[in-house]
Amino acid sequence: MKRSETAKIRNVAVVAHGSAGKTTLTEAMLFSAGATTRLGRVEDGTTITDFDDDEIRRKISISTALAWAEWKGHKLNLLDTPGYAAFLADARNALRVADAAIVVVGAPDGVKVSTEKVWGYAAAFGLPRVIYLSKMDRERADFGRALEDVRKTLSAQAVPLQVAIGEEAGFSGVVDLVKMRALRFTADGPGKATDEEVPDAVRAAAEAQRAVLVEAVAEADDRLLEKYLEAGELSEAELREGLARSIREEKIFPVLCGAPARNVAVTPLLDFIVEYLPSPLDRPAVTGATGKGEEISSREARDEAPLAALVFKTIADPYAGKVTMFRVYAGTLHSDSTIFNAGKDVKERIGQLQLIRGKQQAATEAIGAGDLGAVVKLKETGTGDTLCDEKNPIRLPGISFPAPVISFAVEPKAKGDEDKMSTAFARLREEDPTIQIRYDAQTKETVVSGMGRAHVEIVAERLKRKFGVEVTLKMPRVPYKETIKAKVREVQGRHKKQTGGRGQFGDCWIHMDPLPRGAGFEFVNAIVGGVIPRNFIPAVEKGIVEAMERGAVAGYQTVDLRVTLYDGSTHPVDSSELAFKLAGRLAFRRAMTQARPVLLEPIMTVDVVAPGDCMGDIVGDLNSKRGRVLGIEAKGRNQVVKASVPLAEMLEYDSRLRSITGDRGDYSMEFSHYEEVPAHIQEKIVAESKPTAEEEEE
Ligand SMILES: Nc1nc2c(ncn2[C@@H]2O[C@H](COP(=O)(O)OP(=O)(O)OP(=O)(O)O)[C@@H](O)[C@H]2O)c(=O)[nH]1
Ligand SMILES: [Mg+2]
Repeated sequence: MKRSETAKIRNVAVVAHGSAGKTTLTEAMLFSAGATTRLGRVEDGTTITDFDDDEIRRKISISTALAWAEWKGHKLNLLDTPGYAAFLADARNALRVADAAIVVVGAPDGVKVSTEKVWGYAAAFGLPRVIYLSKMDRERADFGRALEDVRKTLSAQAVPLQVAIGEEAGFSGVVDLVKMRALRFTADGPGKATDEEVPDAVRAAAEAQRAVLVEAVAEADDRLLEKYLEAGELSEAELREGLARSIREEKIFPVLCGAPARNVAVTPLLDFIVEYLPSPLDRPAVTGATGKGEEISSREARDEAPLAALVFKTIADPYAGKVTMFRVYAGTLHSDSTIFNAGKDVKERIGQLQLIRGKQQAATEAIGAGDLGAVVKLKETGTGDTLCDEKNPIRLPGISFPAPVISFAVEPKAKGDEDKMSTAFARLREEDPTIQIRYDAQTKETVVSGMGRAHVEIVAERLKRKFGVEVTLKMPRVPYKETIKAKVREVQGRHKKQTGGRGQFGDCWIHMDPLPRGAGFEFVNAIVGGVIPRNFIPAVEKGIVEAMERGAVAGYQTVDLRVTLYDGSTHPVDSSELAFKLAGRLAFRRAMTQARPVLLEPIMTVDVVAPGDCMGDIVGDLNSKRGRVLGIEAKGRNQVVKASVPLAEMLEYDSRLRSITGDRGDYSMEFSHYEEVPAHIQEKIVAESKPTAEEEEE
């Protein structure tokens, strides 16, 4: 395939809530444009963009897929993104490299929490947005009602470019409000429209909506407004030109509709993309740091400019190798060349470049400014990195990922697979950095965190399928800590052993004081007159720090206290570091028996977003989880509750929230602080915490 001219490229991300019809729409566009010979179905696992085994099995999109097509002399790069909350980070990354977004709204369902979320992402990137009302053939699909919903929740500047002809099963096409022509389609046909007079049944509606459109375009531009007020009309050319401009400037968000599953009213969207959505040349030049310092330079979308390409996705394939997907913002990337990764300060060998259509790859010699493509087997480069020319280095702003919300303890089923598991995780993290994996020294568990239960379960399946490691997931232990409530004065720790040969002698006296939450540990050396030699004092501290690792209540780490070492004694021959360490430990343990130790638990700050009608149930549920509601505020049609809740109560919140809201809610949480566990709950935890290690000898 020859290199595409930048002005004729359209990079479009298809975004929406889960199951809105993104993949089906993408499939219908690819089919109508002749990029595939049959219209695949998500149900049958036959679409171009849901090609992954997990996607086929679950009949949902999990990961963004790129697919290119040609339409009327233009190259379209379509990014079909996932819509379920746990996978939205990938949708965000797709928007990052797109020049416009198609926001799909299921006409029967309307706008959902995730729709508002992806709308917000696209707005943050300054992207022109089109709303496509899908599933128009379904029962309860109502163009007018869905439009109202969009205007109320997404933007009052949402303006229809079409009205529907026929409804539900009788939906057969649309009126194009710019040309005032009726476009009709045969269901399950090739997507070609017959161009007809506007039928009487929808004429009045079409004229009314056209007036709305013309007025919106006129209002978005002073020059056009003057003309409109004088003449009462705009010419078709003025309307088109004004519309294109106000779409690019995010002043108007046009609304189209169709039934992609039947391939009805999909080609008008293709025509729309080509005529009205921006090419890479219409977008602002990208900027990035050129050296190690702060110097910033910008790059325009020209084939001859120095190279600047951003990696937006990595796929870990244990057989084919790593696939790196990128957007060339400036310059041209050639097969069999060497490029520079400025962020990592390494050169990379570029082999055969590929154009991507789902899982199909087509070799290409060069990928020019504005275009999207892929290359396999890069060694060092990861998602978010910039590829550039060594003589003209640049680092575009990277890609950030949200913090995970749910954690599981993970273990290989087969003993001895630990190394294999951690290698596999490292590979999976390359393609999905929203997975986090860490060893919790406190609970002695390997903890995997992700964006939701389904996400972590899919990760576990991938470990098995792609890397042959079977793992078990279970609720992680809560990393409780312990602290003290009472001051303790004058406690002695004395270690003395005289068993033939050289003896051991260490002796210290301490005070202990509680400290505020988060203060950690403080050690005060108040020894005067050398009663303990200076070189043995760190040994006392070390003994205490080690003893703090396993607290007196349930064996958790002890924190937030001060130990003051104020007296002691020494023996000229028998004293040693070890002896003073043991003395320190002894003093600490004795002091703990008088210090009224208690358990502390991690408290999370939780944000829950859901429609207003769920708020009562959500707040009630949080209260029953020992949560404290900090505030509730409106956000579009939704409300956000901020609460602080113990982590122990949040371990399974993912499924809980789904059942309360019927999957219309969403939440995020982060660690806030530690708090004392209420006494009756502490009793339970203590009873459950069996001693994990055998008592250390003294
Ligand atoms: N009747 C009808 N069903 C549709 C239409 N578009 C999509 N569907 C159905 O809606 C369901 C979800 O469609 P998908 O295309 O997978 O939706 P999606 O937005 O890609 O879903 P995720 O990527 O998983 O978020 C599937 O069962 C589709 O067959 C349509 O135009 N008409
Ligand atoms: Mg999909």
